[in-house]
Amino acid sequence: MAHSTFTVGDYLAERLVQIGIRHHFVVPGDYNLILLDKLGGKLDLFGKPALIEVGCANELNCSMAAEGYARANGAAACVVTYSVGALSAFNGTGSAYAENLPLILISGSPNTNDAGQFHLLHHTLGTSDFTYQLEMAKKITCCAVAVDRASDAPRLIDRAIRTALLSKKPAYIEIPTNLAGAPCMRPGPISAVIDPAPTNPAVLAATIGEAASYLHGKLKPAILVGPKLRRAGPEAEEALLKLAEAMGCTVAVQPAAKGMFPEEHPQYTGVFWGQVSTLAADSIINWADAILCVGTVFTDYSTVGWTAMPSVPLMVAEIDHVTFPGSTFGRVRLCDFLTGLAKLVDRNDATMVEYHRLRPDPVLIHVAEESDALSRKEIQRQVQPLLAADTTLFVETGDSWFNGIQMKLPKGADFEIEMMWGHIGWSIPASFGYALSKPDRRIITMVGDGSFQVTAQEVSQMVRWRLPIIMFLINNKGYTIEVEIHDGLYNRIKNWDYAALVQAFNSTDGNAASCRVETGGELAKAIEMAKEHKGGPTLIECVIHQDDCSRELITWGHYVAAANARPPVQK
Ligand code: DPX
Ligand code: MG
Repeated sequence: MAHSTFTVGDYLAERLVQIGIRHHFVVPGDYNLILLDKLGGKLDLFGKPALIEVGCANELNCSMAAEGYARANGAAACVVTYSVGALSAFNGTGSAYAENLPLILISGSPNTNDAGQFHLLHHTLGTSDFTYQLEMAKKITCCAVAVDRASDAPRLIDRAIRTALLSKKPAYIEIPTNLAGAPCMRPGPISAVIDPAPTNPAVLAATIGEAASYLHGKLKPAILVGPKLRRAGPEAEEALLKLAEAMGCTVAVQPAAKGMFPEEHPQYTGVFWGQVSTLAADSIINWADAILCVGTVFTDYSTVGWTAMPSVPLMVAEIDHVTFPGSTFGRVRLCDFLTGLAKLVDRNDATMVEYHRLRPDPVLIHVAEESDALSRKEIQRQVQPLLAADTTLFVETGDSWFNGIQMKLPKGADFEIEMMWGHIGWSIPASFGYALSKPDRRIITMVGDGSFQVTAQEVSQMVRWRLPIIMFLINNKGYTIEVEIHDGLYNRIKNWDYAALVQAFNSTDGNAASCRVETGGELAKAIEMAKEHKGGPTLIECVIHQDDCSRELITWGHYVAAANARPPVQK
């Protein structure tokens, strides 16, 4: 390519490819069309598209698909048009912020001449101010830039991408319609963008020393793992395993960190969230006198309405800093800290010894008769054997959270949940985006009827891309989680014929399978069918009684409702 033909769009495409992005999620609009030509036109060494364009049904789904792709791939790009597109895509961007994922939101924008000429433009608020989208984006990203001349593009694009990758948060890049094809300088080496900020050796030594003082004299240490561990990379997960084995203590995980410590490991003691903990994780965490928190996030949900905040002073190791009672240390990468600490800690298995006495006996699982009306427990029992080393289980906000959290993950199986942002409908586009990045994994999505109605269109992309995602749609005819928090008529929804809807997505060229099951026997047959089905997704609509929900959901709902209802504190 001659020097003069290299453009702003080419620059962005090159950087996206260099950071490992292979698919970009898009909805076209006249402000981004030239940019889409540039991104889609970038070829690899074999003349194939280096960035595969993935069209979505709407921008909400597009941003959520990119969010799911970032979970699998480490980074993602979502490309939308001005305002009508971007404001919808802000939702998935907010999710990426809350869930610590580097999603690059890219929006086309008006021609650079229009602002100065006080023109009124389509897709805007009908004023001549075109800065509002950038200002809004600043609130929900770690770095928001608007390119207003081509010569600034390299610096601004690199800044946004680097900040996103370093802080594991979304970034925003706005490119005017008349600049996407404007000539631009070529980029230098990608290391300028992706080189991590290294740990400061002096700080590392001091942090490890402080951790040793924190543990000194403590008799009952335990480890609690939170969802930010995964965002620190696979090497951090590996380092945590080594530290846990060096310490010999119990390891519990927060609900959003399920799967981040191997569940078959002898030191695994379940999911800690107070009254609704699994495997009695709460008994041991509440007994511990020192808790090494790794990537933890304490929210009203994960602490069950603030009833399960650990009461001992905590040591909290984050992606790039560590906090102790009374001190904090920056510029320490989690992996370096965990590896350094593992070399120094003394073994103390007191919590393991106690846990052996506390560990609940395996529950007796009731097998329903084939003709019995389908129940939540029977669905759980039948889905469990589907989970294998190559499975990733997506669980949607709703009772699916609780059902999924109680499942046992075999070695290698992964778990995805969006507990901080908690947007109903996330699991459909997110599992679609994830599947594009990891086609070799078997993806199982558990989703409620209310959630499915929010983003159902994206099943049509699973059909289009022939992805064999298996969806268990739990039809309890309404917003049951909300019923347990606070009931009203607003929690009832219009029933759909979900299986028929999926057939409509097939049209003449799709190969999705779908069915509706109302008994245990029907579910067993449907699962056999889903296992064999290739060349498209399978949706199994599982009809259960409206009041059939987990004991954990009801308990958790009571506490969250109480937290929501706290009267204002008089100032
Ligand atoms: C809402 C929630 O059917 O699941 O198991 O029946 O609860 P369950 P469904 O998918 O219903 C979900 C529903 C309405 N939450 O119970 S969790 C409030 C809410 C949200 N996200 C958005 N809007 C509203 N979480 C985008
Ligand atoms: Mg429901």
